[in-house]
Amino acid sequence: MANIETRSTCCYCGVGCGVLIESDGARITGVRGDPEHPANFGRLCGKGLSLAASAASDSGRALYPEMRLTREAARARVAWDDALDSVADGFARIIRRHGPDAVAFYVSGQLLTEDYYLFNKLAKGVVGTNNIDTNSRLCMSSAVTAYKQAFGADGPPTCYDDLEAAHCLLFAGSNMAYAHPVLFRRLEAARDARPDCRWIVIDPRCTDTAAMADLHLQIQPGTDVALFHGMLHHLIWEGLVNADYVAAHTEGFAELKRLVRDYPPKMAAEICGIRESDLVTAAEWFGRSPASLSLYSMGLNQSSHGTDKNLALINLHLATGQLGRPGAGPFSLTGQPNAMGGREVGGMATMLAAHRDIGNAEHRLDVARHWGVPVSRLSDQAGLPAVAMFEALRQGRVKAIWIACSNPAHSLPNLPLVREALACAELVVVQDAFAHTDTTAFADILLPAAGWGEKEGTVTNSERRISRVRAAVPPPGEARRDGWIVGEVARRLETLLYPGAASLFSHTDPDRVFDEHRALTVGRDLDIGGLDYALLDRTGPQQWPLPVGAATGLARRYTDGRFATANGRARFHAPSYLPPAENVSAHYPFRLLTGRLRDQWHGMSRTGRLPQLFAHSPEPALQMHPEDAERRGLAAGDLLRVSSKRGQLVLPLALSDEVMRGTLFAAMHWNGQFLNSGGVNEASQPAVDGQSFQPELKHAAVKVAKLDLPWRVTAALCDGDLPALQARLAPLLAACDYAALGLAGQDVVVLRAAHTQALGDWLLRLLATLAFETGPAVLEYRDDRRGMLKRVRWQGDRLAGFVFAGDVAGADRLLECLVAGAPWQGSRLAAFAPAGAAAPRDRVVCQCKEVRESAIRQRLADGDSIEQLKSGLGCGSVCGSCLPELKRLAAAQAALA
Ligand SMILES: Nc1nc2c(c(=O)[nH]1)N[C@H]1C(S)=C(S)[C@@H](COP(=O)(O)OP(=O)(O)OC[C@H]3O[C@@H](n4cnc5c(=O)[nH]c(N)nc54)[C@H](O)[C@@H]3O)O[C@H]1N2
Ligand SMILES: Nc1nc2c(c(=O)[nH]1)N[C@H]1C(S)=C(S)[C@@H](COP(=O)(O)OP(=O)(O)OC[C@H]3O[C@@H](n4cnc5c(=O)[nH]c(N)nc54)[C@H](O)[C@@H]3O)O[C@H]1N2
Ligand code: SF4
Ligand SMILES: [Mo]
Repeated sequence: MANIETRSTCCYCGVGCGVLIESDGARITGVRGDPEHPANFGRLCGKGLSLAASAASDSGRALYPEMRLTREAARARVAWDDALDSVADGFARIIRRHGPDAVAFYVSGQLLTEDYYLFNKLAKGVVGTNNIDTNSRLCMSSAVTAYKQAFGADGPPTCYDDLEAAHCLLFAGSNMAYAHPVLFRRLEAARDARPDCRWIVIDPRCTDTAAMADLHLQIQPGTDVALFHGMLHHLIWEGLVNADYVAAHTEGFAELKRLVRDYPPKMAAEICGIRESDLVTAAEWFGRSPASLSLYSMGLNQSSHGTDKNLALINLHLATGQLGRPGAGPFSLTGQPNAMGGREVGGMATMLAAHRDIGNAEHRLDVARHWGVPVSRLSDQAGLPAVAMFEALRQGRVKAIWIACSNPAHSLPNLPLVREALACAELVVVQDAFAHTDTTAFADILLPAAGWGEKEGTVTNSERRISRVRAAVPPPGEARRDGWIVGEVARRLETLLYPGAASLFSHTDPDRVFDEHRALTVGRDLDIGGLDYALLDRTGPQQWPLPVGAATGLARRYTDGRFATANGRARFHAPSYLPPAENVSAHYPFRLLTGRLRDQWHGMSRTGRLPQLFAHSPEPALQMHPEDAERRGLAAGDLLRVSSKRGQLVLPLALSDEVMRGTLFAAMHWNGQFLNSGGVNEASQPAVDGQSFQPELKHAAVKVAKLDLPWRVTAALCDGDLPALQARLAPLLAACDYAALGLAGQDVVVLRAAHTQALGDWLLRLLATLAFETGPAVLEYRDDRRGMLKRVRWQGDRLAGFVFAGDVAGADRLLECLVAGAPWQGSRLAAFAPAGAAAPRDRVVCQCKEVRESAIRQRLADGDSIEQLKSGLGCGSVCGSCLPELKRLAAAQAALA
């Protein structure tokens, strides 16, 4: 069949890049950036560019509905009808017996708007519970509460064009270079065009984003409120407040002024652990700039005072009148592709559709009328937000949960409790595109969902822009689109709960669901009454609001200084600075920061299939400042137990001056499919912000202890089908004191494990799983006295894999040979003790062109510029995600010279 190109949107981050999917109708064969999409104008980052590769294989996909027939049994394949009936029966039984609040829905900012809308309608309109929350609670909810409190409505006032128009950029708790790469490319270009533009980065770590700043405020974790108040104190003192703006468009300034009197820059700087002069410089730049734009993300939101942090930052904008103009405003960067869409349809436990409030009787009536249900069906009580929802499940107050498009057994804080909750629930339904995640392991019923490229709908990106998502190929196996699944269960549940009544789910076609959704927005701040699929198809992605009669959406909100509050004035807030929920102490002396890697996405069900996305950060690691390590007698590579009051995990130590003393950093991605634990959330903090209920995922207090694990295993295997192996290896990983699974080179699966003593049976199971039985292709060397076993597999004259157990000396050298893939030279016996030491770790900095750090350093030492690196080595010339790192390496070289 001829190649077809389908216009769609990237399914990863909130930048919302447009893509053109190439397919032959059955398979996705390529993906490129859509030159016409206003978010990216053709650019994609490494994750976006890898979309075709990650969609290339169905291995590991959830292909058929599965069900446990008894509590103890393993799940078995069932027909769709049986699975759907069972979900409906199970939910109806529990609702009848214990009421609607005994069931819960946990959904996702990665669902399409239409599917999100349907889930919300099912929970609130059919079941009659507000127990529907989402992973956005872990992500955006502090930004939502702050926007509503300050401006009277949710959503950013800004747009992407402001990136180019700003003269001063304040990045607060955002590592945009990794997390929003294509927008970061736009910022880099804008800075080249306007060299006097200033960048201030507020982050306890020296990230790639921070390394490019004109001013990096490396604050103590959690101290942002003190910093912003200190800056405002200076602005007031120096007469940099825009008194006219404050008088005309705001309220509450007097009270705030009284509060920030207590935050003189010197004191604020002390709390933050930075120089007073740096705080003052930041305030000066921000206050005096013709246009200041702040970009913020999880460093502010994921905090027990996340709303306060957002509000204190918004105060700076209101006080200086830095908003409502090109290049100025507080811009919350959304993480997931449809974090915004979820907020629009009210798909959370604390809101109703189209920015309506649960506690508002009129709002409930609007929604009930629209859906055609008695208003009494809509609960007037807020539902359970994420962390509380799983606590209620553990306590048995909630008995059934339906999880869709999220992996809470990896991404929620305090995993030991989450697992306990899922294990004791009466009914766990999981709807995922992949069969093996830390959460699907708990599913009584697994519903296979169509994934990206396989379904239709819309998503809204960080700048309120709605884009179409289109299907290029059919879903594999019996997977079905999320909205179809919701509709099927909803109709069954309606029949059981309200026999004879008309269905609210007579259609689930995306375009009709979109029409239903947009009708609910009419007259609201996010009015998209004038937007439908036809307009999107004709004119391309559009921003909201776009009321009936408007030709295009609105780029900037509040340009006239009128806000969405009752009296039209924006509100200042005066929160006091409070430290993180958990103090560091002699017992738990470190703060564990968590966050993202450049090339991985969350629980890695998609990005963790591709070797090229491992190259930049091949293995899990705990980053510690070299001085902290030295004082404790720790060396790089040591296996450390990291524990908090809640739980523990084991990670190899990496020395890094990107973290400051007293803080540690670990990526949030690794989980039970790749590690012997659930990852960082074994230890993280479930304390939540009192207003947004967002947990403090970034600031747990922890201690570390070095483990002595003499029994080591390294196994590597060419042509490994990682997703298929993972399903079988996960229990083996869990049985070791440390284990990590990853990909290297083109196709090499790598497993490293460590334990206090030899695990004989375990090893036999591993050899069987990896098909390493001895035979003509597999040579063995063993020394039982020394507890050593080595097997090497051959394919023709090439190495095809190996397992070294007991003593792993030489394993890294052999892995290099395996990855290189060259014909083996000399005696095969030499493979058991390969000659030469392994080269020191040499990371791939540029994933697109596979350029390693050593090659870049060499060229820089020879005097190459960034431009010469690009033309000579090719690095930084394709997606550009490595450019910040190239600049950083160049700066380090310049400092050396
Ligand atoms: N590559 C990649 N990109 C992604 C994602 C992904 O998984 N991978 N996920 C997407 C999603 S859902 C999200 S929400 C975004 C997140 O995007 P970001 O929020 O930019 O990413 P994080 O790494 O979680 O955290 C940002 C920074 O906050 C800093 N930080 C920690 N504590 C504090 C503090 O107290 N104050 C301040 N000022 N900073 C602090 C951390 O050191 C970190 O560098 O990324 C999106 N983009
Ligand atoms: N410690 C710590 N924890 C964190 C964070 C942190 O910074 N630190 N960040 C938090 C943040 S901001 C976020 S957003 C969360 C993210 O956490 P999760 O929501 O758990 O993230 P994902 O791994 O992306 O989960 C998405 C799931 O949906 C599946 N899926 C993919 N496509 C589809 C589809 O089309 N339909 C269905 N039904 N399923 C699909 C995927 O296989 C995957 O299992 O993690 C949070 N947890
Ligand atoms: S920046 Fe990268 S991950 Fe984010 S939407 Fe664009 S291509 Fe996708
Ligand atoms: Mo997120």
